[in-house]
Amino acid sequence: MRVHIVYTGGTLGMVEGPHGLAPGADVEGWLHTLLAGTELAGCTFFSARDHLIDSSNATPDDWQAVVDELHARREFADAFVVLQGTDSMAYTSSALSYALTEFPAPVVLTGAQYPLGVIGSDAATNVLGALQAATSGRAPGVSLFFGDRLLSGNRATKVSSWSFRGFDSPAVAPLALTGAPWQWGAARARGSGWPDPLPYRAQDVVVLDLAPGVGTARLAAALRPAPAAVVLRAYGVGNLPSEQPGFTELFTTLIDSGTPVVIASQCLQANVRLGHYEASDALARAGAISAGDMTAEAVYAKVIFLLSQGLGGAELAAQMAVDIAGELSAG
Ligand code: ASN
Repeated sequence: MRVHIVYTGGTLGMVEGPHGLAPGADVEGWLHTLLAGTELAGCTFFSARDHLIDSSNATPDDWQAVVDELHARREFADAFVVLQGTDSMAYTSSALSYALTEFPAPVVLTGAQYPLGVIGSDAATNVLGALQAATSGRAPGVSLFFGDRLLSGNRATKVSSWSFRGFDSPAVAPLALTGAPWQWGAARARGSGWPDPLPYRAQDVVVLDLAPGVGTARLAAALRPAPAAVVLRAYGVGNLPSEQPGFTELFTTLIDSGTPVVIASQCLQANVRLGHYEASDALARAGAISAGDMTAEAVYAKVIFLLSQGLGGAELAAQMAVDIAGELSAG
């Protein structure tokens, strides 16, 4: 099987420098040694050489660069592994899932908590697990391998900055658990798909986290000038400080003037139900959009994806409720 590995940066390939960890290890040479003598010894390798980044520096342009590299190689490989930093990996895996619904080969993202040269590093385990998933014939679409689990790419979220089980998928079961043999769960939901998507472009999306006592004037300041869309991370099932003076008016005015407002939850595991409590009723009636059970990463990447497709207002709102790539459960 022909496998292509795309390396974009992250702790996996970092070395200690004068200002902390930064990319610098010979990842290609390390992979060569790791895979020597195996059936994957002939893997091809691409490194974003002059742009290896800590994934906290990633932008939608970086998501698109991975999409472009995968398309450039689609004829020449049967499976793909993307190596990137863990910090924003779930944003990338969500973004890839929307852009690659028609892509013919599996794509598995992975990274590491420790650099490859460190004793006790999880780099080799994760890369080998990702390769095993990608070549299994059982993991179509975009997924994320980490520690001992294969997760749906657009259901995964980073839950630990140190655990070798750094990711979870709170709304759905893992796709597979490693072992001898691997234990496979139900196949992922595929969604309605998105043929021929336009490329990701930078978008002016504001993500606001509510906290008790953050005043309306402060929120209003963050929303001037009006962004292309807002993701409002609320409490529980999408509850909002509706009794806070000016709060409901602030967001109602924004929605009325055409800015989509998506209500997500701060809970790791949540299903947003606008109007279930009186506290979210006014914004529900004003046309706020529910994030359902999508992860924070899947919501943000989806808003950027839809804006990049040229959608806004009611069209964008309608598509947020559509399961494009398995990121959202029905109801
Ligand atoms: N800061 C690193 C990154 O996301 C974290 C990691 O890869 N473990 O690039």
